[in-house]
Amino acid sequence: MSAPVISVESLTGARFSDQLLASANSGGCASSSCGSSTRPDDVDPAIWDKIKDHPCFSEEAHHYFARMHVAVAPACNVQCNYCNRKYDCANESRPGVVSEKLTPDQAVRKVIAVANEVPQLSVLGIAGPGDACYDWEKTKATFERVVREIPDVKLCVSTNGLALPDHVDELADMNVDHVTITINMVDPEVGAKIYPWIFYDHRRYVGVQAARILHERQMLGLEMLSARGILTKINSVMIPGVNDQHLIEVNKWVKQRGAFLHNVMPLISDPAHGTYYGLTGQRGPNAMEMKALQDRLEGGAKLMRHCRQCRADAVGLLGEDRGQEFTLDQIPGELTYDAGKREAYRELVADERRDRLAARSEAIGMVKTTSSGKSLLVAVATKGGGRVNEHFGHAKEFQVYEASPIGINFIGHRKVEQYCLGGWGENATLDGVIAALEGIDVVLCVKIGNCPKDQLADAGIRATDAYGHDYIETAIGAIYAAESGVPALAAIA
Ligand code: CLF
Ligand code: SF4
Repeated sequence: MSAPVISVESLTGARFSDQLLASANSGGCASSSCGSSTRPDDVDPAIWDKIKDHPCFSEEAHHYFARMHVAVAPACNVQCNYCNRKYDCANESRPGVVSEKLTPDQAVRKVIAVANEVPQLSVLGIAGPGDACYDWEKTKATFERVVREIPDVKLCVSTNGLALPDHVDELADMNVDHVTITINMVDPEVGAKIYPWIFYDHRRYVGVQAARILHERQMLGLEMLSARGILTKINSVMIPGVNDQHLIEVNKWVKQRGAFLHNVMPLISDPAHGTYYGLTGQRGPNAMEMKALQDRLEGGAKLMRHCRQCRADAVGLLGEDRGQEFTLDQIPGELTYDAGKREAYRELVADERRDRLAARSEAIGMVKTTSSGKSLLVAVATKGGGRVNEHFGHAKEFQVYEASPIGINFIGHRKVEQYCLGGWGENATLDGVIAALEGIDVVLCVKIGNCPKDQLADAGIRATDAYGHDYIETAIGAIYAAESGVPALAAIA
């Protein structure tokens, strides 16, 4: 299927801003397809309504919509062995520099500034840098004020679960319909290896007793959310040798209690972060170990595989972080919310999504009907919009898809260091990129030079820029069909 080339860059760049303004000023819908749905056939309409613009709860939406976190909740009631309080919460963030902590009023200013400038913004999350439910007054005050200013932004909370049952009713009252609980164990003996202590009901608990209380509160919180129809995602940190096999049990427990998604994330462990695991040499899993566990979990609670382990002050599409553009010193003291850019973006993106979904199902149908039983791992350089639209040398991550007789599925991403630095690249950086692409069969990008292409080939990885600006699934379907003996051009005609 041929399709108009609309990348996220073009949707948000200068050329597109004219279209946005024209559309916003026309007062009418620019879309030619008002009223028709982009909902996939296998998703319940009520669920689709909740997830269709949430970049974390819908893999499809993450190509188009952005989240932002405001770091209003620094206090925490749990100690995790993968966390150092000097850094962001590792539940929902990559340990890094300390966040700019915000008061609720500062947070509201920041949300308005981002909403005025980032048309993809759809979700406001509070993910620390401590625990959003333990530091509840600040979380609640922030949500209440943001909703008054920007009523159509979705509210999202991430928590370790210990204080969650105390606030489920208030979350429901505030229409928070997306909650994440980090659950790393359902066996307190395993939990004691992850949590040295918790602070609960005015006292500190340690060891197995601490883990048992945490486990009971997490299960209670999950059941309460499910009973109220609030969508719950479970984040689990995969810690090799500690809970990796145990996460199969965790997946069963949370599925039974109504979890909507299970997101298994790799432990990030580095001595420089000063965490217990970092300092004691506990390693994280590699990409293939992650994939192997996720593959074993298929058939249980539905998996999220597109998490980017973002910071507690992240801003932008998943995989990008524009937080540094919106530090407090860059935000005016007085701000008025302007809905124009966000509304115009939504209208235009609706057409693009519909077109992509049609192309996607055509490509998946073709892959399913080819006689080949093989599986192909494809790494895609993309800036968003569901298209092959990034240069190999500019990529900071590759999205990984698996094409197989069951279809084309997003299975994860590989972070890399940007190889091209304006016309030249370090060999050592390229070596790192190639190492990160271990197990990949084909790389798709909009442009690649002969040097990296040859070195990828030496490592057994084919790279092509022949599908630049195509939809990702269309390109993968064509390659899969061609490799299965169906002529590529016939396949994509
Ligand atoms: Fe933020 Fe989390 Fe809400 Fe998303 S993040 S509070 S559900 S809006 Fe998303 Fe980031 Fe992964 Fe979290 S990619 S770490 S899953
Ligand atoms: Fe750190 Fe978050 Fe664990 Fe608290 S819940 S110790 S902030 S990772």
